[in-house]
Amino acid sequence: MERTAESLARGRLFGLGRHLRDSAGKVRRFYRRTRAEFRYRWPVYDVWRRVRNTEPRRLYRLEAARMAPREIEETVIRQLRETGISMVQLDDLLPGRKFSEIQRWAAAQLQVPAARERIAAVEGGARPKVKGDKYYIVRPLGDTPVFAVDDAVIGATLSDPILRVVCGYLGMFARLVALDLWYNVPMEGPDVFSQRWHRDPEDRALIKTFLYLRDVGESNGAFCYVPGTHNAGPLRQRIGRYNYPDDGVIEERFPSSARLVCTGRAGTLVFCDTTGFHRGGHATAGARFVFNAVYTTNGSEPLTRAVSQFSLKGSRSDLQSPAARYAVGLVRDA
Ligand SMILES: O=C(O)CCC(=O)C(=O)O
Ligand SMILES: [Fe+2]
Repeated sequence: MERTAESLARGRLFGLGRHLRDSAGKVRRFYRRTRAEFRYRWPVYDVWRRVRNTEPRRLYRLEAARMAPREIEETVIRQLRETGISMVQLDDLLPGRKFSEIQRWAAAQLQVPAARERIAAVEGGARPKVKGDKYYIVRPLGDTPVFAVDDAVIGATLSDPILRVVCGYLGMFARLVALDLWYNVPMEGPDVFSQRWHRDPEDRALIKTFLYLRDVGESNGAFCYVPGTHNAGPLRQRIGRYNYPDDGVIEERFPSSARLVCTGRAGTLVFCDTTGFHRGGHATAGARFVFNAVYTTNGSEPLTRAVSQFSLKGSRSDLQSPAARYAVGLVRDA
């Protein structure tokens, strides 16, 4: 069909519309990145963070007796300070050998039909649009997981030993800002998103824990870390302008002997200050299955944005300690 002047003009107009939309997207992305960058660097943030954290520091001091770390916890805290990472067996940390109960609960979540379907789809090559764009992770509990205060996994996450480590490292009561099950589907292809080396910008110091629900080896997405690169560490450094350095830069700067590959059997609990360089979750042979928890200070970015990554049902007064109640004090009720 011959194109009329009108259809040509319309075509140009559409082209212009697309161009404007693309440019607006670019400007928006640039603005967001720059704003994040300034938030992170601006000294005003440090002052503001200190103010936000006055109360949790005071509460931590008030609970000094209960929060005093036991020997194994002391070791974990020391390793975290020196290297930014520490690995233990959950059952060595918690009384009552809780791991197998958590593992059974987690395995049952994978059997839920909706979870099975999503896993099968990704295994079959589907690349669904999901939260955080991480199409390689299936979250059996959905986008905003719901937990009950008496779930075994909540008991562990808010247990005295784990909170003594986290709060001991941060020097204050901590906030639990995310909690999730991740099933990393094995796939070929380049590393993407958090499979690439990066550091997390949410806070000046934070702790993420990864509880391995299955054995994790070199080929099913082991978490990797460059010890000492956390904000308080001896190797802290800025590489590039943003939090994701270009491909190859970390390997150039740190020989493989300076990079830790956190393989471990089921029951391994990784504590990590992810302001240091890390990556993980690219499984190629066999899936990775982990339980992830994120503890930040009261002055962290996710709290400022008030985004709730999970919700909680049941009475908070059933929680065992002031530190536990504080940790979920801002979490929404389910
Ligand atoms: O999946 C992984 O092992 C890395 C995840 C990560 O970068 C993070 O949770 O901050
Ligand atoms: Fe990360």
